[in-house]
Parts: sequence; C-alpha cells; structure tokens
Amino acid sequence: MIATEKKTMQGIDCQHWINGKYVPTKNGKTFDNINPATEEVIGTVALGGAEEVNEAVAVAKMALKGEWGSMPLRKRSAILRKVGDLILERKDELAMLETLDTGKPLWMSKTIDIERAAFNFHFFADYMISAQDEAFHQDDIAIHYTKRKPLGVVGLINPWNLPLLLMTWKLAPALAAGNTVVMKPSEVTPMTATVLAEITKEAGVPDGVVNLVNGFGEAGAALSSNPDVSGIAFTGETLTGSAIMKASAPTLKKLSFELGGKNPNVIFADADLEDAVTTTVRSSFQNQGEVCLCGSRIYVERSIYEEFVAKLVAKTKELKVGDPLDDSSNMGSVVSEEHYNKVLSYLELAKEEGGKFEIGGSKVEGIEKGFFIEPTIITGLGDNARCVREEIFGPVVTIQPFDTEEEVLEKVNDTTYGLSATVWTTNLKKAHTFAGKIEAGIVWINTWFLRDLRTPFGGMKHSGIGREGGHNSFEFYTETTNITVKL
Ligand code: NAD
Ligand code: 6OD
Repeated sequence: MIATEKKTMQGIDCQHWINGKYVPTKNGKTFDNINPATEEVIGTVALGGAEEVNEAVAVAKMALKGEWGSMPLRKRSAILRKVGDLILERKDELAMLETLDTGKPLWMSKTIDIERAAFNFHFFADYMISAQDEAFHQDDIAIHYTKRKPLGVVGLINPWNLPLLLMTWKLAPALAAGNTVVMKPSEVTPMTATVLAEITKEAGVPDGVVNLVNGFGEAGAALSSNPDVSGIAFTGETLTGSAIMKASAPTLKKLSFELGGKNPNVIFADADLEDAVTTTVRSSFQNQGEVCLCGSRIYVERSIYEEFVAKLVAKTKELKVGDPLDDSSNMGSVVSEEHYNKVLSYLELAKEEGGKFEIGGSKVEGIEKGFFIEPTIITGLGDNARCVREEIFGPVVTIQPFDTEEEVLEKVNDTTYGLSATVWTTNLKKAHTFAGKIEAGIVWINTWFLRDLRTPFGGMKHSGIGREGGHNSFEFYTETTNITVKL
C-alpha cells in the first residue's frame, strides 16, 4: 500500500499578473510554497493584499473599454480555443506544477485536471458561438428582444483541490462573455493559475483583460469589497462564502457560489454491487477524498450491508498511497500540513464518537516526509456524530445501514448541505423518484462525477448559490437588457 520513493522537484516563483506582465508585491513580501508530498519549499509566492487587488481591478476596469468585449464573436472564440490548445501543449509542465502544489498523483493531474482545464476553454469557445438571445412578439403591438452584455470586472476566487480545473471553469465562460477578470487562486496552490495568466496572453487575450493576484484571504476580501468589481464567482468553504457575501453586500455584487458538501451515497439492495463498490472506491477516495462531490456519507440497505462493507474494504486495500510522481500510486498526499492535521483530528474524533475503522484510521506509516493519510472507512457511528455531519474533505467515509427508502431519504436530507448525491439501484422507478426527492443540486444514478458541461452545476442550501455550466454560466457572466420596439 505504500510507495516511499520521492524525488526532489522544484516549482516556480509566483508573482502577480497585472496588465499583461508579472509583477512583485509593492513591498516585496513573499511567502513559501510547500510541496505537501515532501514538505520541501518549492518556490515563493508574492503576498498580495488590497493594494495589488485594487491596482488589478483598476486595470481590468480600464480594459473593459478596450476591444475584448466588442470583439467579433468568432475572433474571441478562436482566442479561447487557442488558450485550450496551449494548455494541452504545456500539459506535462502544468501537470507537474499541479502535482507539486497539491500532492495528487501526476497521472491524475495529467488525465483529469489539465485535460479538463483545456476542455473548459474548448467547450466555452464553441458554446459562445451558439449562445442565443430571446425575442418576444407581442401581437402587432411590439417586439421585445434581449441583448447580452458583459457583466464587467469579475473576481474569480478559488480553492486548492482542483486548482486549474476550477479556475478555467470560471475563467473560460467569463472571457467568452466578454468580461475582464481578476483571479485569486488559493494561497496553497498558486502555480498553475499563475502560468495560465501568461498562456492567455500568448493566445491573444489583450493586456489588462486577465489579471491575477496571489495571496491569502485578505486579497480575496479586497476583491469582494472593491466597488468596481461587478461579480464574484467563488468556489470554496461555506463559511468563506458567507464572508464574501457580507463583504460584497455594500456594493451589491452578483454572486455565484460553489461551496462545501457532505454528500450521501445511497446503495439499495438491488444495485449492481460490483459496479457500486468499484465506483464507490472512486467517489470516496479520488484525489485523496479532496473533491467537493465525494460521497462521504455512505448508506447501505441492511440486507447487503455486511457484503458491501467487506467488498469495499477489500477493494480499498488495493489502493496504493504514496509518491505522487510514481504512476502506480492511486493516491498522493493531502494538500497541506494544516489540512492533514484537520483530517487527522477527525480520525481522533471518530474514535471518541465510537466509530470502528474497517480500514485506515491514521497517517500512512513508513513515509518519512509528507502528509499522507490512509483511505479510511468508518462504521458504527450514529446520525448525529460530527464525522457523519461535518465536511472532512479527506480520504474518510462513514457507512451506515438503513431499512427503508423513507428512512434513508430522511437521513440523506438531514443536513445543511445540498451539493450532490449518488444513488445505486437497478429499479428504474425507484431511481427516478428517489433522486427527485433529494435536496441536492446534482444527483448521479449508478455513476459518479459524470460530467457534461452543458448541465447546471452547483449546490442548494449551504452548498451554493446559483448554477454554472452551459447557459447557466452565461447567465451569470452577462447582464441582459430587454429592448422593446413599438410597431
Ligand atoms: P477556502 O474557502 O478556505 O478558500 C477558498 C479561497 O477563498 C482561497 O483562494 C482563499 O484564499 C479565499 N479566501 C479565504 N478567505 C477569504 C475571504 N474572507 N474573502 C475572500 N476570499 C477568501 O476553501 P479551501 O479550503 O481552499 O477549499 C476547500 C473547500 O472548497 C471545501 O469546503 C470544498 O467543499 C469546497 N469546494 C467546493 C466546490 C464546489 O464546486 N462546490 C469545489 C471545490 C471545493
Ligand atoms: O466538474 C466541474 O465543473 C466542477 N466544478 C467540479 C468541482 C469539483 C469539486 O471539487
């Protein structure tokens, strides 16, 4: 289960990107960037604050007057397509930077994060060409039609788990709609977004349209309160979302929030067990469990409970946790020392709450450096255990048995979160009716994390505000004027 070989690799020093060039923080302050798989310093990061953010916003505001928003659609689309192409051309380099920053396996950075980042640009380059406006014919009295305009300067604030995938998920539609932006990547994983900034310039995005400020929450807060920012697209923790909402309230910004989750994974007795087990290993532990969509609360119908737990444990045993640069590793390290300590504290809590570790339960022994945690399956916890209710965001899942559909539906919805859910059953009617009653923005039936970028993506309750994807992204990143012509 353990691979210990780790190579020393160097990352890049990250500056800010303002008006088409890299710039340091005014006072020269930086902080260290740590590789969580080796605990080595792999570069420095410019420590931006309100001064850098305000400068970047002023530049982005000025660029709104330039050609970007009014550029012929096909020309702007071709530039976005080129960004996607350049991401693919630099796939190996970007994947390595993503892995050094996050600790995730390099093969995963290549095949999931960077490929999808390029696809986000290719998708929205195509989508923008076919985006439609509306027209309303009011008898012979008037014609009304809608005209979409860019929202303005948009702040894009992102977390550390899928850094380039999530930044491009916001940047591509924001640019497609003609906006100018200021990106604020996570302080924990700044490297790929910093490289992305120069890629946009190489692809032909005019200076000032794309800006980036590195730094901690203060930089995000400055973006949220800046009066010249028209909207904030944020992905991250629910509490940070609340803080952004508060900071942006005085200037009434448009907000799109993709927040935390504690997603249920429901396995009925009539499920295809092999498929459910194999996919549940993925939905539990992919990316070290650091995917907002991971199904961390597993509910299994009692008649197959023992069998399911045994099969899931057996498959989980096959996972190799270790050197992210080793292609045979299924899982790498979690993202930082702080996050490692948080996840380990939940494992301690699980013991206090009376949980039984069916597998895992601690850090990986035998690796000297780095923040590696065993994939962990906990049984025996009650519905009110904090480990069942709170987002852990690591390789930790709980399993509980249930007897009836009504009972499990109540458990599934008994949470402040509402991001995603997974349902396993071969009964078509049950699948659809049950899925329809779940309070979540996304429900997968007999699959997990199967994405089509045209579909609405986002959460309800404390898991988000609004939806992104396809026309939903365009709704967010544009303002609509209704024009009425009297006949
Ligand atoms: P986080 O909220 O701590 O940080 C996210 C970003 O917000 C970072 O760039 C951070 O610097 C910035 N930030 C922090 N304080 C701020 C403030 N006061 N104002 C403005 N910006 C501020 O989240 P994280 O720990 O980086 O990421 C993990 C969280 O992200 C988990 O809760 C996870 O569920 C969530 N997430 C959700 C989705 C989704 O699609 N719903 C996707 C990925 C991650
Ligand atoms: O697939 C996506 O578009 C998306 N936003 C995924 C988010 C995953 C969260 O960790």
